[in-house]
Amino acid sequence: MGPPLISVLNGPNLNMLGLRQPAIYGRATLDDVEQVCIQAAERLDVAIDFRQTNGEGELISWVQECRGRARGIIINPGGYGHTSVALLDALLSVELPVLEVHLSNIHRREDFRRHSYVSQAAMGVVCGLGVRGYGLALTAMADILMDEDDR
Ligand code: DHK
Repeated sequence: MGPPLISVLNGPNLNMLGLRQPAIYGRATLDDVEQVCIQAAERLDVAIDFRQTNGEGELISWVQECRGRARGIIINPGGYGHTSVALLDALLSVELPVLEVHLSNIHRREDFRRHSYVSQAAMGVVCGLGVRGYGLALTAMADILMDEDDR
């Protein structure tokens, strides 16, 4: 058995990181986020599949593909977190641990950002800690998977 695979999925507009509202999302690019994840994965001895899409349907298909393939999902759903029942349904259907990440603190922004459908499927949420939130989520997921293996 190789290292467990964790799928790290990113939704719409996250390809614009670094250019997009840097005061809110920071100066790091999506490539920088991927590097943080690669380094955390090496340290934690897990494998990652890091992806981004602007498409709601594509994001849902990627979640579905995780069934039987990945051991856990870390997802920054972008704006779809606030709007997509379909994404929630996909996350509920795969029966995998899910951690939700937001770079910004969604609770100190507009009211509509305070609700996330995705949270209904998530074991935990990291928000407001910028890129380091991804590293924290990977650390937590590696721990969750070790607990599962001990059972
Ligand atoms: C990213 C987005 O694109 C927004 O739509 C969310 C989230 C917040 C983030 O902080 O990473 O509201």
